[in-house]
Amino acid sequence: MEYIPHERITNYQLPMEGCVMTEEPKPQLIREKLDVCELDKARMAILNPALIEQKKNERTIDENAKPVLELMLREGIETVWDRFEMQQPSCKYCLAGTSCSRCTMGPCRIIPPNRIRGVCGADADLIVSRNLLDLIATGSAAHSDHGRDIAETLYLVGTGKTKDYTISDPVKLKRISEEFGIKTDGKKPEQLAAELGGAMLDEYGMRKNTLQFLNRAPKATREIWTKLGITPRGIDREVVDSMHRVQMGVGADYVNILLQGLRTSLSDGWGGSMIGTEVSDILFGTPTIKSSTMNLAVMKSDHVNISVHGHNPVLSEVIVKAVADPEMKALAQKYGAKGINLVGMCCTGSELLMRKGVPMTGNHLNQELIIATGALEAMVVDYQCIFPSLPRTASCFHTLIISTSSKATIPGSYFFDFHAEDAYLTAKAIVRMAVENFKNRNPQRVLIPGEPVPVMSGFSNEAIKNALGGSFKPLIDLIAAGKIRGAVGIVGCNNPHIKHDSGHIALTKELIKKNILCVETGCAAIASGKAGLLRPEAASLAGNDLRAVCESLKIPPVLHMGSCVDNSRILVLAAELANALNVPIHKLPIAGAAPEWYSQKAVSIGAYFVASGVYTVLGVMPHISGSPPVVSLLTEGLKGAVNASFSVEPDPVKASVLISDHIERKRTELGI
Ligand code: BF8
Repeated sequence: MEYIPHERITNYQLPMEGCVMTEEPKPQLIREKLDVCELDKARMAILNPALIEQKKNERTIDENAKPVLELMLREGIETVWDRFEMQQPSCKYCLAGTSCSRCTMGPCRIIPPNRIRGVCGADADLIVSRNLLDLIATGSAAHSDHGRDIAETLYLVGTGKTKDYTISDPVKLKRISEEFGIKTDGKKPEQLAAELGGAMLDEYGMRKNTLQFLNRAPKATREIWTKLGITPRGIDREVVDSMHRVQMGVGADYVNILLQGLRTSLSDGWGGSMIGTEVSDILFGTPTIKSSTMNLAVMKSDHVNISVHGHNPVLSEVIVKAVADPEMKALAQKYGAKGINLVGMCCTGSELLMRKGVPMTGNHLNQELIIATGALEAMVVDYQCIFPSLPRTASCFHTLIISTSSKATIPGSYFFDFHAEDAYLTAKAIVRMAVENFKNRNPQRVLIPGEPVPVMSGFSNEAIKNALGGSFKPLIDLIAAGKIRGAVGIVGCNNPHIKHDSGHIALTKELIKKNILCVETGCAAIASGKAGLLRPEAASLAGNDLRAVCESLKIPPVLHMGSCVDNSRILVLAAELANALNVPIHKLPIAGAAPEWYSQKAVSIGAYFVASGVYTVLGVMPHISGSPPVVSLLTEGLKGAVNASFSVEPDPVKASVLISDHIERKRTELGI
């Protein structure tokens, strides 16, 4: 049976399903062009200069962001921080996780001592655990559906349905095909791509009742999962199972519900996210160590600036090709620009930085600020972590918001129905639209503060091994000798509950001072990049032993391992270290941390770290405090099940002590 990858969105009168375009497509304006700037400004611009100064310094530690934030405060252009303030005070029942609006018998809140059950009879434990499972399933679905889009592209490349992508790493294609039990002898890369793409798409169903990449975990770790009954049976299967359990009248036992949360998260980390990472490497190249630059100052005042924002490299990789098209370059010059400057933001930015060295503007809370530089012709987005308010911000400037995923059309944006089959034509149309918008820029409004910071990126596991001479053995020896006390994966987002980037940077600095190597992904890594911690020179901030290791290898003490789906690289690193030592993952001197997390995806990441045996410290309290049994299970009880647990510690210095104590305990248990 032929695999039909997707249906084209029909309600925007774009090309028919399955039809491949021959001409550049035209965008469709979603709803209507927003022109809300004056309205917003009238509402917001009431601050006196002293208050502006205070707010700017309270909101971020990103020095390049501060002047832009100041401009937005001065002009009354709304940002995430303003909306956050307007949402205060938060509902205390929502904060505690004890409100439920899942069905129309409610909504319900648990208000002791009398209102201790919702209309259906659910108590605080059930309501809190159901809410948490919902978060995990949502995050897992987001990562895994992203992985599916990448696997689908591999399949389309293999079956010849798209000519706009190639196989960039045939060696990895062969290696992973063999891992999936596919015979590779004498087969061309295209045939392997079709077979592997098909096999990976099958991982989403439930035909095998297990996932191939789980076999990468140490046997002893897998046995823990089997014993607990949390081995994932299929990627989609676990998300659907979770959604079933949160339906009223199904899940009634908070322990059962939380165990399903762990299983669903494992289907993300060792399933959908790992597929996303590995296939992206096959298609676009396995990252190697490279240099680039970071922060808002990577924008160029004399160039057309285009930012890609979101997560899926299937879009951003082809935009890279389109901006290099001589026709597009000539067009930019025709409009008076020196060239086209492509910059990245958030995770799709990390994908491009890791593989192509494309400069990065910033992380989650920078996304509105980049528009306010006045120098951005287009913000091209796919999905996840994209503020729906971006067209409002853009209406105060000339920036075009260009959406590209039928799952994530945004009112006020210009929408292109992007698909792998005709990716390049669409990418060219997008770049053309951005270039033609250069003439609308007001040079008086351009504000690009400061200088870009150099960064070193591209630390895939393959690149780390290469730097170590071909295997992880030197790293294991350094850990055994105590030169590196252990490793911590610092991951996750920005969250307006915490001063922008401050949690990431304070924790990272404390840990490297204690000779603990930091491996980072997502917005945490970008925070470190902007703060200068992804430079080899940052070794001077590390403890003496780690400093000496970094100086001899000419690497930073903080390694950028990629986007959020690339947390799967951290799982693989942990698995390889554990397999080399013949121990389960939970015995390693490692930990995880998410100092500024906000997203459902981050909940899933935290859950699969812990389920895999990695102690994880959160800087933001999840909405679970209304159920002491749930809190106790996650922070203590899980130790008896998966030999790892969560802690919540907003103070980065105290968090570093928790982590360092944990690492030293693990070292003692290992006898090193
Ligand atoms: O997946 S770290 S704010 S950009 S969710 Fe989002 Fe969080 Fe950033 Fe990427 Ni991850």
